Amino acid sequence: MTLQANPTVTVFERSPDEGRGLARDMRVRWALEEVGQPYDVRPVSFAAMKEPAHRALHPFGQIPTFVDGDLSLFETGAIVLHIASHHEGLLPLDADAHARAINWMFAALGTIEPTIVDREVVLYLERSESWFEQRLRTVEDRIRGRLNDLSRRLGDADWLDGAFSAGDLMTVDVLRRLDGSGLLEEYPSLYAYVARAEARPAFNRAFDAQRAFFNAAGAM
Ligand SMILES: N[C@@H](CCC(=O)N[C@@H](CS)C(=O)NCC(=O)O)C(=O)O
Repeated sequence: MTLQANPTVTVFERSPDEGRGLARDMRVRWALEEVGQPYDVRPVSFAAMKEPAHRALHPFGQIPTFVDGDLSLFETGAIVLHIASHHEGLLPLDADAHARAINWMFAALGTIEPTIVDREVVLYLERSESWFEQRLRTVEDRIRGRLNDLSRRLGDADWLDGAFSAGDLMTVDVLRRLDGSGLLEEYPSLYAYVARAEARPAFNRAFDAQRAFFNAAGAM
C-alpha cells in the first residue's frame, strides 16, 4: 500500500502580520480544516519567494502555493475551490446553490478584496506622499461602499446563502484583512458575521496552527 502524501501549502517563513492570520495561507489552511484534510506547510523566505525554484510553483513569486501529488496551484481562489470540490462540506450539493457559493467566492476576491488591498497599498507604500490623507479617505469610502452593500445583502442571515460555504469562508477571510482599521466595526452585522465564522472549530484549528508556526519561527 502506498501512503498518500498530504498536500503541502507554502507560507511566509516569518509572517509580517505577526501571527494574526491575515496572510492568504490562512484561507487555505481553514478550508483544509473545514473538510478534515491533513496538510503540511513549507515555509518560504521573502528572498526565496522570488527565486526560480519558487517561481516554478508561483509565477508571481508569492505565497501560498498548494501542491497535491502532481497538481500544483498558486491562486487562493483556485486552491480553495479545488479543496471544496474534492471534499464534502464547503459547497452545496444542489447545483444552483453550488454555483451561487462559487459566485460569492469570486465576489470576495474580485469585488471586495481589491478595495481592501488598495488600502494596504496606500498605508504601506504611499504614506510619504503629499496626497496620502486624501487618497486614504477615498479608498476607505470605497471599502465602506462594499461593506454597506454586503451588509444589506446579508441582512439578518447567519451566512450569505443558506448554510456556511466556501463563499462565506472566502468573504470572511477577505474581511479579516480589515483587522485594526475600525471599518468593519462600523457594520455590526458584518462584524458579527466575521465573529461567527471565527468561532468555527475549523477556523480555530487553522488560526492556532499558523500562530504556533509563527511563534516557533520567532523562537529559532
Ligand atoms: N491573488 C493571490 C495573492 C497572493 C498574495 O498577495 N500573497 C501575498 C501574501 S498574503 C504575498 O506573497 N506577498 C508577498 C509578495 O507579493 O512579494 C492569491 O489570492 O493567492
